[in-house]
Amino acid sequence: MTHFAFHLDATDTETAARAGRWETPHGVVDTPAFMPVGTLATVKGLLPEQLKATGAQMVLSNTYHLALRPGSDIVKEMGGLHKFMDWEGPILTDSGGFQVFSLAGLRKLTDEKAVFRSHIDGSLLELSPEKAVKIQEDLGADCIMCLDECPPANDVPEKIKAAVDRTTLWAKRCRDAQVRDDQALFGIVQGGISEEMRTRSAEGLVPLGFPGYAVGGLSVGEAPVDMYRTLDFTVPHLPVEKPRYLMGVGRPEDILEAVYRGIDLFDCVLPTRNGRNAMAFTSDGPVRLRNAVHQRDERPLDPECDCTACTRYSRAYLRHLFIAKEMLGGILLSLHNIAFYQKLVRDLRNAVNSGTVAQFRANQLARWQAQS
Ligand code: PRF
Ligand code: ZN
Repeated sequence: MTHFAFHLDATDTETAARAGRWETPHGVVDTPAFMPVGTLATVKGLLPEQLKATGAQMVLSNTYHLALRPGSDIVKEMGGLHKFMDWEGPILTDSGGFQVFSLAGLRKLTDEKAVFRSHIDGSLLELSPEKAVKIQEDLGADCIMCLDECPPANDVPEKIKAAVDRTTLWAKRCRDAQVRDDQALFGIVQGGISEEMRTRSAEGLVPLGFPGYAVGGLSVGEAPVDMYRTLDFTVPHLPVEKPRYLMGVGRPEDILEAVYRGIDLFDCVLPTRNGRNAMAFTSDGPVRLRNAVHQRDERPLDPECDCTACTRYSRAYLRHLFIAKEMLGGILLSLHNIAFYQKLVRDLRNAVNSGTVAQFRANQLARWQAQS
């Protein structure tokens, strides 16, 4: 197994926050880190060099989407995901389980596999733990994820328990199916918002010795306080010396709260999706650029941001692009929002290293809330 060294540079004394460096075959990731989402082997609208300029070191892509289109066999033939999308840095692929539950028409779920209908052409497909690993080996990301079952937040306790046990069973099969030794395979903790179930899940997965652990099944409709409480009792069950990844989370305040509780790695569609919808994250809270108040606003979107959108354009121009349905609007706001998330994790790393996380969190929350 290629060594994926994870060095902790600092661990906060007041909170569970840590700052570190994670070494992957395609380069180092400074943690806490935020991965922009490139579902279909592209972070929508951005060239790799633009993405890199925001400070992003690692991107996420999706097994489910790439397996359907263009097909993992084609990506493999084209030299793998890094070459195919011309992103030289680290890549993580999600296993497809979550996407099958949320996007595809799930037909049948057994311990053996998930059978579902493609959201593209309605064809019948299946995903087993072995197949999820094989597809991710063909794609060739640096970090790959076990196939898991992510039940809805309001599911009954028996269903949550069954999903935990199936996720543990599948994690073992994923581990045994792994052939390549240069990809870090992460286990995914499930268990809804129950302390008993999260403990059960972590205790089933940690002995399997994965090189890192993800917390799945959060930000699926539960209240933010429930998510934070779940992190409070889940993270302590994960090995200190391995990276911890909170899947599909979240808003800037969620990232702050999760770093505070010991999470190292994040991904979320919010910066890019909201960017395409004219919503910008700024140092003073969210800004909706379609709003008429920006019509004659000469000011930059965020004076504290050094991205292209903020250094070269006015709010009035950015608003104009959206009103006129010009594609540059979505591109510039995606760029800005990713730069905003990268600044957030960079500030968090600095705060951990200087022992000021609790203070940083309080200041940021007060500032974001003042406006919104
Ligand atoms: N499992 C997987 N991917 C995910 C999730 C999960 O639970 C989530 C939940 N927030 C996002 N992406 N495999
Ligand atoms: Zn900006």
